[in-house]
Amino acid sequence: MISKDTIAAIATSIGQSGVSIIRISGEGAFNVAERLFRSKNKSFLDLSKNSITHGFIIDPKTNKEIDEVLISKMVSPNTYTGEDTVEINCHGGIGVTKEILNVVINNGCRLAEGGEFTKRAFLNGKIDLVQAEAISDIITARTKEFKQTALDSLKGKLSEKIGDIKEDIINLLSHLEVTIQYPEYDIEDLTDEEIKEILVTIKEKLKKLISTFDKGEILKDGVNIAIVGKPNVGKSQLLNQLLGSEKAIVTDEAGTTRDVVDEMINIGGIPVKLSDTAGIRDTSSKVERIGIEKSKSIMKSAKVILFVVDSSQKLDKDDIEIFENIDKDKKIIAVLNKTDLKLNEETEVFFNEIKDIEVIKISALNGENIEKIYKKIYNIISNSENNELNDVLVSNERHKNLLNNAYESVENALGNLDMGFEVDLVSIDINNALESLGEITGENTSDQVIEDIFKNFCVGK
Ligand SMILES: Nc1nc2c(ncn2[C@@H]2O[C@H](COP(=O)(O)OP(=O)(O)OP(=O)(O)O)[C@@H](O)[C@H]2O)c(=O)[nH]1
Ligand SMILES: [Mg+2]
Repeated sequence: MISKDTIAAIATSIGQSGVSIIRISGEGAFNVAERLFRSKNKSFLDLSKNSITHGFIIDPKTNKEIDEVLISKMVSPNTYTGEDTVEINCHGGIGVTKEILNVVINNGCRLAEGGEFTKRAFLNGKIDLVQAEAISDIITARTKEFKQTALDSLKGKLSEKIGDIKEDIINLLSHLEVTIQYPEYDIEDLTDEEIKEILVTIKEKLKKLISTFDKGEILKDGVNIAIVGKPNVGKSQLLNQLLGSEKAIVTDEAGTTRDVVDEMINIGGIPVKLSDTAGIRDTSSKVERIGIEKSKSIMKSAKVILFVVDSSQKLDKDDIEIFENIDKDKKIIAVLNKTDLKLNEETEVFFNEIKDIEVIKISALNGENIEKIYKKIYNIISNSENNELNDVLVSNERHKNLLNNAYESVENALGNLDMGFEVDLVSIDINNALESLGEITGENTSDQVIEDIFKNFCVGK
């Protein structure tokens, strides 16, 4: 699967910037650079290993200078891809960058596909598949907390945890296999109880890793939070307070917000999408009705609902109906707004009597208690008993599914042992668990899966 041809791409994003980088990798990379690079004293091939040199890129057809550059020469195998690599730092303009890429392509290489540099790093054994995926996560991370998790994976922390479980399985399997194949050798048999004990330990380790997924997924993909309620209760005012800017229109006219107003914020490192919605009520306005339908669908897709009421008013049937229509699996924060006015006691009592919901009294008008909403949101979404945000986290669905497969195989092995099946049959399940773990790190991942993973990377990475 390793292709030997030489590839090139622009590694920086296309636009105006201080510098752009064009990266070339493969057996022919140095020859390409030799044709295009001119410096005062030396030709490219004479430059020392792992150096950066000032000079010019020229078009060999016309001998005209294209740009003044710094060129790096990095020698295999100590490079990102493991191959000979050249990086050209040119001025960061769209025209100049594309012109250099063109002469590079016309002088002995082809345009790289998305993720092809990283794919080569993987195929050349510089990194495993988990680390390759971590590189993509670092690039797409929206918060520094998730970036840190991804960096830990790149440094091999997740691979190490998986490797540790693999080692337990391999030790067990090699013991079992010797016993199965060479019963005449005097190798002490593990009793069924001992095998079980080892399998239970492996199962626990897998479970612990799998349990980090909820938090890992939230840190990576974020959480959707919908602000819902009747018209005029102060939803848009609340959104503006949470954002610290006048994003949504606020008026004393019921039915002000017609379309969903979305905005991203970062709460304790978790990317949160806040959606202010149209107040829900019966209305004859066509536009408002469409907005209300959108409110209902946002309410369905959100993980957390900020249910806003006007706490100076007695709740009416519209409030109650909206509240009752919130799906039971949602986390609800009841926001009793307008506390700067006189509190209606019946409204307060109504919420105090409901179990499993958080209640916060605020004034969106003067900002009172807004910080309590951030805290409550953070507590709700980061709530998980046994792992901290800085633990090794599984955040990739592919990894979670394969860990689940491994877990099920170990459970099957335990079940078969309990039913008194022979060890050679039990070892089939144990082998399956090992296979699943190998698929995570890439030792036995199918070509198609590998293709799919790298195809989602940007060109130039
Ligand atoms: N006294 C008081 N007035 C508030 C408070 N929050 C909002 N308001 C007022 O209530 C009115 C409605 O506020 P909005 O934020 O537009 O209400 P909404 O829930 O978004 O309404 P729709 O978009 O129509 O669904 C405005 O006049 C706000 O100034 C508050 O905490 N105290
Ligand atoms: Mg509004």
